[in-house]
Amino acid sequence: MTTSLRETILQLFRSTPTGFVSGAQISRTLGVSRTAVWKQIEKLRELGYCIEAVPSKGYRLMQSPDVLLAEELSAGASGQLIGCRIRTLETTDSTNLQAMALGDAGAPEGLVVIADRQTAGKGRLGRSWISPGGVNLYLSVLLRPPVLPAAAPQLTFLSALAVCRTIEDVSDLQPQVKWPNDILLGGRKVAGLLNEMSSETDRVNHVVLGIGINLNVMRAELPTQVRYPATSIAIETGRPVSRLEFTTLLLRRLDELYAAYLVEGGRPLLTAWEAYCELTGQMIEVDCQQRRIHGQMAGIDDDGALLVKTSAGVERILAGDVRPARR
Ligand code: BT5
Repeated sequence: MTTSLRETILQLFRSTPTGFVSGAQISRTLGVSRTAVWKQIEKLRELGYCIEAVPSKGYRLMQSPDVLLAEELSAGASGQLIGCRIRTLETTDSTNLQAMALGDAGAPEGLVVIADRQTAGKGRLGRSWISPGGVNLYLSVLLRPPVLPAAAPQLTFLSALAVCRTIEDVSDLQPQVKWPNDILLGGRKVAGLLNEMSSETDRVNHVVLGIGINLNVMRAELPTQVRYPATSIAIETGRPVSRLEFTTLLLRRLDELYAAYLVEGGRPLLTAWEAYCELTGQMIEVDCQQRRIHGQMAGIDDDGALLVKTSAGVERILAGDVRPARR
């Protein structure tokens, strides 16, 4: 309820040519008292909105903060499905946990859960994703794709492509991908993807695409105990990224790629992903199921499994951690 009041106030500011909106006008439009309006204005100020009050003219929005409010994101959303419903949280354990629970409870496809900070951000295999507040993006998308469970891993490639294209939208950087779920800048990990699924033998109930991206975190705050060196977009470009702009563009990219996926299937995603993969053809090491495999990266198959050419033939790997081979 409070969110929708704030949303309406922000919409009024955006749609008024003079920029001034009187307290009486807001109170009439919202059907609430002047005191309730004042409280909402104060709440917006607390969130970082700079709102001036001019006697006999009203309120005017001077500057919006870079906060991830559902109302701001919805205003920028243009998609058919992903981003039409957004739930933003200040602090949560993990957006994936929240989105999976909402999926179990029957929430609609396309719902997006975003948190400013995570206290138990998840990586693969019980690992954690370091998620400081106010600087990065932690987002989960709930989907109900009409595919067999075995085909659902292809959606990791959809998230990877959406992230790469959004990085290109906001910068001159050249992102690379590393199988199965990493996005790198200059060989350092800038984003990690974690897809989770609820399924029956021959039916997907729902899939959650979890995306964590280091946008503005600076070097001193980056995790040091990491399997792979880490970076952020701001470190690479030397300037801050608008979280609001990045998120809005990412939701558009996810929406357009998912719409295409529903029509064309997963192969175009895999082909587009391979174009961002610099390790194809190179010697790699893969840690999987207590084994280390050495060989040449031969590509990915239609299910998104990794193909490695070894002295014993081509190995098909479904899960593991890839590194360029040590010379
Ligand atoms: C991943 O796992 O890379 C998947 C990360 C997915 C995070 C998102 S955030 C939104 C959504 N909600 C969640 O709870 N999760 C998803 P993996 O490949 O296992 O990599 C995890 C490893 O990356 C850790 O063990 C660390 O070594 C390293 N790491 C942790 N936090 C990092 C960070 N912020 N930046 C770079 N590397 C990090």
